[in-house]
Amino acid sequence: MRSFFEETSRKKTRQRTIVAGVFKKAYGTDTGAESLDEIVSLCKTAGANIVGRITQHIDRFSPTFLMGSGKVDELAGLIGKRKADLVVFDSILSPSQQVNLEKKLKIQVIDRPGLILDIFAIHAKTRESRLQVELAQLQYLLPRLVKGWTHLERQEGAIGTRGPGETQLETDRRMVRIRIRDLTRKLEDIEGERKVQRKGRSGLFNVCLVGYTNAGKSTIFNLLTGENVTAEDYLFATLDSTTRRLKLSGRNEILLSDTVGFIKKLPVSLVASFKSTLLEVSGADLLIHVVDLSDGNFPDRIATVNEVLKEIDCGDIPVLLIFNKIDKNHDPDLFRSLLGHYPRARFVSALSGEGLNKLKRDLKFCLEQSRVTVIAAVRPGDSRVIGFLNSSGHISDSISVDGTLHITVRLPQTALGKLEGAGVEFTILDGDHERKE
Ligand SMILES: Nc1nc2c(ncn2[C@@H]2O[C@H](COP(=O)(O)OP(=O)(O)OP(=O)(O)O)[C@@H](O)[C@H]2O)c(=O)[nH]1
Ligand SMILES: [Mg+2]
Repeated sequence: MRSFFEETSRKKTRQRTIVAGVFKKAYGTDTGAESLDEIVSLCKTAGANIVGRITQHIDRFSPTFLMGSGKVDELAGLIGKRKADLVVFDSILSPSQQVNLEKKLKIQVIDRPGLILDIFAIHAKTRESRLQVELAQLQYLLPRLVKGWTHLERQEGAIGTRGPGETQLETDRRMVRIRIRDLTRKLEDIEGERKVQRKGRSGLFNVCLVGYTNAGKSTIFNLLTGENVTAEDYLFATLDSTTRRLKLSGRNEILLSDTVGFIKKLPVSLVASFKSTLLEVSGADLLIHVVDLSDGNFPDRIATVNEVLKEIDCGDIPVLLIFNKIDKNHDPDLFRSLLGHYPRARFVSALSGEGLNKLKRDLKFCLEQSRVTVIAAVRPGDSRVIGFLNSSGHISDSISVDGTLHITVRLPQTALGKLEGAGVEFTILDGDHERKE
């Protein structure tokens, strides 16, 4: 079966797009504007030309069109006036709502998950992210492969149809299911490889940058590690995770990972499909949650990121909260009030470098906090284990008792698993941790 992700030619003319927001009245009529701004940014990232906006605050969503039928008529009028050829809903539409809207409006309609998937399809560069996006798109498409779906001519390269779109319309559900199984298996293999890689790296303190898309994670990653991963002013610039060693000082070395950003109403299938990428997050000892302070809605963004972290079972990992882009919003009063809410927060600018040294010191502190002192019983000739203790810890004492070396060493808690794996017996000396292996 050919790859769904062979380059589709981008449309020569950008699609004339109307964004539509339908919000519950109960949340107040102020809600929605910010969400709609974000969908506009997403549309622009996908290459759309925004020609109109329409919103409705409603008591109950309509099962037929999501919005009320009167509003659909208004939307149809706007489409005619602005000569639009695409409507993007800032919601999750059911497959039937999507079909009903397309039949009524006679142009293509996509929802927020569909749009995000489309952007992911554009930005997916590595084999892993391509497979992940393809899987997510097929899972999204499967319930939509129903009779009546082919009521619109699909244009090659149009938003919402990149990736598997048009190909899938000719393919039956069985083929899609087979492909989903195939992709799942391939991704499981990649996940296995990643687990092996991570095991090989275990012993080092693992730190992962997380945060809302466009918060500046990759810029911070590049600045700290001297790397050059893509950092751009568009949503979802990063889809793959990158891990590098970061020397904080002397023997204080950690692993730092940059990974995919989060967003509101992230399609669940997408989160699940990105499991192997998100493994870096779930395997972290510490998360650096990067927040864009210049974004007026940052409290909302923080809540969204925390929700996603819970969703991927990472809600219990310690978090270092850092507010980035302070060069754009240097307001000491705001900093003070934020410290009232988040006492351990830090303020940085990845652009000017301000606060980055302090961040490194914080990381060193967290690393030290994570360390435990153990006495390990090692065979004198076991150079592999002795080498490991030397490289990942600080040895303070070593005595030989009955032909066994008893090495007192302070090392990251994460290294204990490796010692266990190597069959080394050890006793933890620090406070509550004391136990005999
Ligand atoms: N003014 C200012 N701009 C910044 C700062 N940090 C990052 N940026 C800009 O913000 C944009 C997004 O930065 P990225 O590092 O790509 O953000 P990201 O969080 O990795 O985004 P995704 O990978 O899309 O999730 C880029 O244009 C950066 O140059 C900062 O401290 N100040
Ligand atoms: Mg990035």
